[in-house]
Amino acid sequence: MGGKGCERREVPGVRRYDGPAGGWGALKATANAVRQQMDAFEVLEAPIVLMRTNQPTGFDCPGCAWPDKEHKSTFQFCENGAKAVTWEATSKRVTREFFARHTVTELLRDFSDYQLEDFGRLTEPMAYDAATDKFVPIAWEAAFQRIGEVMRGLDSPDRAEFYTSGRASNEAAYLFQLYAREFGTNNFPDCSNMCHEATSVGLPQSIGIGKGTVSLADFEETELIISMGHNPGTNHPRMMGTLHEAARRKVPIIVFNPLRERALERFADPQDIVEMATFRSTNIASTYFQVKAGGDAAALKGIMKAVLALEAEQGDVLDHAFIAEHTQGFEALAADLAMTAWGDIERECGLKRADLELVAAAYAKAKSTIVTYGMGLTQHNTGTWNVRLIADLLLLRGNIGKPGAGICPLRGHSNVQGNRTVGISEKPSEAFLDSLKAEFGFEPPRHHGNDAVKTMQAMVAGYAKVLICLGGNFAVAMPDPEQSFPAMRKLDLSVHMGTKLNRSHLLVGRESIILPVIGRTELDLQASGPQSITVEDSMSMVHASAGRLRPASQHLRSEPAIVAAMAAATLPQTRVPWMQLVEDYDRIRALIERTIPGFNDYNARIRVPGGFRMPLPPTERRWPTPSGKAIFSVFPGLRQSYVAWDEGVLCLVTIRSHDQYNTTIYGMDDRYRGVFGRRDVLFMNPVDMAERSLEHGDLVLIETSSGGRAQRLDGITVIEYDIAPGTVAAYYPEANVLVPLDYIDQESGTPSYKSIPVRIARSDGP
Ligand SMILES: Nc1nc2c(c(=O)[nH]1)N[C@H]1C(S)=C(S)[C@@H](COP(=O)(O)OP(=O)(O)OC[C@H]3O[C@@H](n4cnc5c(=O)[nH]c(N)nc54)[C@H](O)[C@@H]3O)O[C@H]1N2
Ligand SMILES: Nc1nc2c(c(=O)[nH]1)N[C@H]1C(S)=C(S)[C@@H](COP(=O)(O)OP(=O)(O)OC[C@H]3O[C@@H](n4cnc5c(=O)[nH]c(N)nc54)[C@H](O)[C@@H]3O)O[C@H]1N2
Ligand SMILES: [Mo]
Repeated sequence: MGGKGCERREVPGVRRYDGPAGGWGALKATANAVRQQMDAFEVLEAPIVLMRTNQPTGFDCPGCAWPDKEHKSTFQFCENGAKAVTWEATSKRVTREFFARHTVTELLRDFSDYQLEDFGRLTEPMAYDAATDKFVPIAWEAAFQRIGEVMRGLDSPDRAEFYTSGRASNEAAYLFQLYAREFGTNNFPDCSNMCHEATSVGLPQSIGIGKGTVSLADFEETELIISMGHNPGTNHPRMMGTLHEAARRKVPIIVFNPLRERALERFADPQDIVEMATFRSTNIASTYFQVKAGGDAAALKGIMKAVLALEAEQGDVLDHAFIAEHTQGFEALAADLAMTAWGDIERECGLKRADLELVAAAYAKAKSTIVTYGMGLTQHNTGTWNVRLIADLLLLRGNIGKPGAGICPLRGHSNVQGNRTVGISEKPSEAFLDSLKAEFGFEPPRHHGNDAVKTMQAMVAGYAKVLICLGGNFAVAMPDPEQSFPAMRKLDLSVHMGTKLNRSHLLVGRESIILPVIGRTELDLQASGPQSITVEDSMSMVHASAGRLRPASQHLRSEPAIVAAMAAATLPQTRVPWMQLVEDYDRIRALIERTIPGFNDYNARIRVPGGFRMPLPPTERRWPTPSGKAIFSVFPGLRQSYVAWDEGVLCLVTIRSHDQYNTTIYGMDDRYRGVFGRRDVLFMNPVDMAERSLEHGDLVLIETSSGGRAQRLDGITVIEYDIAPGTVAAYYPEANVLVPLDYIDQESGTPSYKSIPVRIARSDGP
């Protein structure tokens, strides 16, 4: 940390964290998570439950979408995976008595998001009763009938919105899209719209498919890893094992991140007996560049400009044969880079030309390179461009479709990629709609539907009347609660399938229904016996997942069963044998196989441990673009923004703490960043603090400077942090009050959660 170092004043809950990431601290945190969520008997059982995570016969970890190492028999230790599992397998319960004790107004007013979820698992269907302002029990069949009635009463199917959070299985998601499309709409707001939409929109333009191209085997062979805008020590902890192995093989790992993230600097692998016993750790990043938030496009252009300069000097840097045979657009890219001035590049990314030249030299030397990236690249108004620029860089040296090389988007939710594959998309292809029509005989809607932001706008405008959520916490995940919360209350009906109570459930419309579901870790018993569901990880591997725990309540139903029953109750003339499908999920998979390419022998292949890989043509250097070539894109300019970054305006990024899963807060600590027992902080560089005469521990007011309505967050404690000058960081979802709803990446519709222009001023508190 910079500034006056150890002279700085004491701030409660803020201290330096000097250890490596992982190590004994991670084991201790896991034990605590188990103790807080489980009663005495289950604490004894917990290690057995955790051992079944990601095993050939167990369940897929709901923590993240990083693949497993060939489903080996050893337990891959992961602190945050353990938190995700124990949070679901908790012994705490939300019962009808709980709801009888509290009005909805009280629940909203008196409890934080953390407390709401910490009340425990939902146990039976509940419906909102406006007369008493309470949720009261409702029978499953009555709930389905009521949902069906309201849906049938809509004057247009487009007044209904079908939200998916990426934890849903392929089977549940497929039935969900089938329900919506037979009903008549393509309105599929999806957590992916807030997450990797830039990948889904950008990569097809470059390489013909919106998915990553690497496998774990590539990491074992690669000669260079460039890591941009992701924090794996917290969000993809099993990836740390992979990075740790690469670092020990002396593979350079070059990091671009405005914050110094501890796990990217030093990591002790809990699997490594020697490191654990000797309290040693491994340095992860060979070089750490603190790029300005939103400056990655400029940095990528700088690296490419330097690569072309090296080619001019020494030759043999570009893969000419690859460029000639497999790509188009190289000349335009080269011309644009030649015109881009170094001074502009340096100013926009905050890095020196010499540094970017160093990266170019490392890149020119490595026979194979992988670029990994996360929300730090996608959640910007240049998100889609950022993704295409990464593809440009890789294509220059033929780093797609060869061993040890490729692009590696780090997906968010454990099955967000699978949801997309099985049809959760507001922009479905004609081919997919044709195959639905051929299989089921109904005419699916052809016009495109709403994504997440458009859905919220339709709710704000009062057009949308029904919102059905397959998981998630839509209102809290979205920008601008001042708009989104009241919009929830304008709905005629909201339906939430969920495991735990959250604020979106409580922002009731005229009618609201909560339907509790069986979780990943639990046994899903249907007419034909115990069922498996399937998921697709970040590397396009599809495999089965089967929980074994007794469900949190005997009244729970599975997501596929609930979706099917809602559909049957909504669509009297349906062409789909909904309830038969649910008796045996093999039947759902058979339909997926018949309507979506790549799932041949689906039921047989998921019975092989480890599953199978979806087709990825770019790995064989086949490019499903209109021209059949991979495409170099030209991003004119360096930063795309419709706000003026005037004097004094800083760029706010919203980030996840170590004790959090999206809107689910597991605890109040962020161990690796040295924050304990609180989340009301703003990370700021000492130089920016000095310019505003702020000291470590001062209270500040943060105000969005977009020219629109005033958006403010007051009473936040500013803390000195090693973060790029010009960039400040605060926690999501608290900081969502600062994000304008319409401040999006125009191409993908992704909210710019990581490029919010803000002004900071001293405050006396809210
Ligand atoms: N434990 C846990 N696991 C999770 C989640 C969770 O909340 N908790 N969430 C899941 C989901 S849905 C997702 S999408 C992923 C999210 O995983 P990440 O992509 O790692 O998510 P963020 O916390 O948003 O962190 C982004 C990182 O980008 C950096 N960053 C911010 N702005 C910029 C920028 O402009 N440029 C660059 N180069 N870097 C920048 C931040 O400093 C931070 O280190 O994780 C998944 N896994
Ligand atoms: N400011 C800011 N905002 C962001 C982001 C950011 O970085 N900054 N990140 C964005 C990203 S990347 C994402 S993915 C979204 C996340 O948006 P969502 O996916 O909507 O949010 P989650 O917090 O993951 O949802 C948590 C809820 O899911 C339910 N749940 C958990 N497990 C299950 C299950 O097995 N089945 C069902 N049916 N329900 C379940 C529980 O009821 C829980 O309360 O947020 C986005 N919002
Ligand atoms: Mo995400």
